[in-house]
Amino acid sequence: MDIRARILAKARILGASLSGVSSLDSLLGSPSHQVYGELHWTLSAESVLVLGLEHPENEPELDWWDDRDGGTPGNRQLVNIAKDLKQWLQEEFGFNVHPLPYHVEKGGLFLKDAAILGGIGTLGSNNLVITKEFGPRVRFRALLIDVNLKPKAPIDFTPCQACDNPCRSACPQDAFANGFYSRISCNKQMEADERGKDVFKQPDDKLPKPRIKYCRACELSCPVGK
Ligand code: B12
Repeated sequence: MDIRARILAKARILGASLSGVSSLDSLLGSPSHQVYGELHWTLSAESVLVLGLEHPENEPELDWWDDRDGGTPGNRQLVNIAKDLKQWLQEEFGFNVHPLPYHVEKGGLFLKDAAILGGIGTLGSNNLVITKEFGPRVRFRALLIDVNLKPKAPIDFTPCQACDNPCRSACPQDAFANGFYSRISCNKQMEADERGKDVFKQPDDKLPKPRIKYCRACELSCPVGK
């Protein structure tokens, strides 16, 4: 097994549902990074390892935002997988590995572009990465690695072409009314979700915490991977 295959297999063992590899150079030239201009990197690296964690409809709590580190239970799982993988990569190969933060303004990358270039999925009509395995119901996290791992090729997968796009009609803000995704309309829903914070107790809570259940209409209505 080559090194990349061993790493992707280890990511799976550590709990990632999906994983991929792209080169940092190609990612910095990707559409989102072009739109937002050059990022100011203090890190040097060759490869971007992207981890995906399935967020199935029947485990909605994975996506509920709370006030603890990591934001959501699903993201905390991804943070832990990245931490374990970093340790293994250092011990097994001696690589320098930097797990990246979620937010781009805090030094993160655009994760959808990373997932597409890393061969995990394709951009769907709902503006989300659609995977063969789980549709868009996946969350991502990335690590930078200082060696050139052979990038995976983007996949040839066009599930939205023959679909009548229920994702677009499901949007409560009609964010696709003009035929493309409107961040402004989508964000109105996110703000409404924040105002409607739910406070309730979970079995493992010491105190009730406010949780935000952000809208997922455009991903939960997608038939791919169901
Ligand atoms: C800011 C942000 C938001 C903002 C703005 C979203 C936006 N797209 O502008 C708000 C709060 C509105 C939001 C909403 C949601 N978000 Co959000 N968000 C982010 C964040 C932090 C950055 C995204 C961003 O600004 N992208 C830049 C803009 C320009 O991207 P864009 O509008 O999608 O357009 C670019 C791409 O489509 C790309 N592109 C187009 N074609 C192609 C082709 C190729 C080959 C490539 C490589 C790229 C590419 O180029 C476009 C720019 O020109 C990321 C995490 C991260 N670090 O990346 C999560 C992220 C994108 N969000 C995610 C999710 C799930 C959601 C929500 C469902 C809410 C929720 N419950 O979590 C909604 C869905 C919105 C939607 N349908 O797109 C997931 C997506 C997972 C997936 N399967 O794709 C991410 C990756 C976070 C995660 N935890 O994994 N989000």
